[in-house]
Amino acid sequence: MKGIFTALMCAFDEQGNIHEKGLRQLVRHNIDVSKVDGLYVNGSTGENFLISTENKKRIFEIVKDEAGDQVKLIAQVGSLNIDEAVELAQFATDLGYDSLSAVTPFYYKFDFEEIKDYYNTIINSVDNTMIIYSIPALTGVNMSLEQFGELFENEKIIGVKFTAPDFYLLERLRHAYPEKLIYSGFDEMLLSAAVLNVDGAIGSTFNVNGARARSIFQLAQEGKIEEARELQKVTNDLISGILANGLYQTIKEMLKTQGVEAGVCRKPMKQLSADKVKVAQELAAKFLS
Ligand code: SI3
Repeated sequence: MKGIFTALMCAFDEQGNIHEKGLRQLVRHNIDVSKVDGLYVNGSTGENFLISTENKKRIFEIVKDEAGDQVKLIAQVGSLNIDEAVELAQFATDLGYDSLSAVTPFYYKFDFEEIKDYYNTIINSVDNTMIIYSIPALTGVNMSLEQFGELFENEKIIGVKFTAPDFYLLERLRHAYPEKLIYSGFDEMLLSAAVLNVDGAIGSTFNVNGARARSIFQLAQEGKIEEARELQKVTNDLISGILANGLYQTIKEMLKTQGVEAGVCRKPMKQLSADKVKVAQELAAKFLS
């Protein structure tokens, strides 16, 4: 379960339906071209919070069918509707997903007792493991070292996807829980996290930059920091371009230049203007070879 995991995009058509052929191509591109170690399915990058339960299940099915056992698969099942989260956890487990993950419950200001109950309810309902998805900038949920520790008391909670720029907390977590899996969640901070000895990374830009991310991670593990820094610099030039142009839409347009029918993003995400499509194509020409 270690290494570089792509937070998989999903291809949607203009009507917002799953574009199955495009989704299968996305899976193949990540496995065959980028050669990542695993896929994180139905996360933020998969536009999970914009789609129906039935679509979430269908995406889990298509990805497992296409990927088989070639790479590790993590199913993100988190939902404000805990019944849906449990249903998806069961569904993905039955399909053979290697682990589950769930975003911390958001929008309402849940206290820690409620957050703990959410995780234990989901994971104790299935025969699988859980990776906490912590992304405070989007959820508003900040957990302390001690609170992570309380969640980790459940042995089925095996790690955390740490999407935050708090390297002090990251170092403390690594030190306190050497046996838990820690994944870096911000691609632009991959090297800094790798130096702190995280077990892997999960990211959206790996859909187009997976090979570089693998190299950064490997070089850091080998102590070749200068070389890794060079690659992180190129990566961050690319990520700056992507973020300035529209994150998920730009990645999809870049993928199209690689022959992947990545489709469009679901509303309320807007489509790129013709000018921005051109920028995405220029980024692809410059950074993907
Ligand atoms: O759940 C997911 O799709 C992710 O893994 C998200 C991942 O942490 C990304 N965060 C978001 C909000 O998209 C990052 O990969 C992020 O896009 C990237 O670092 C650019 O800022």
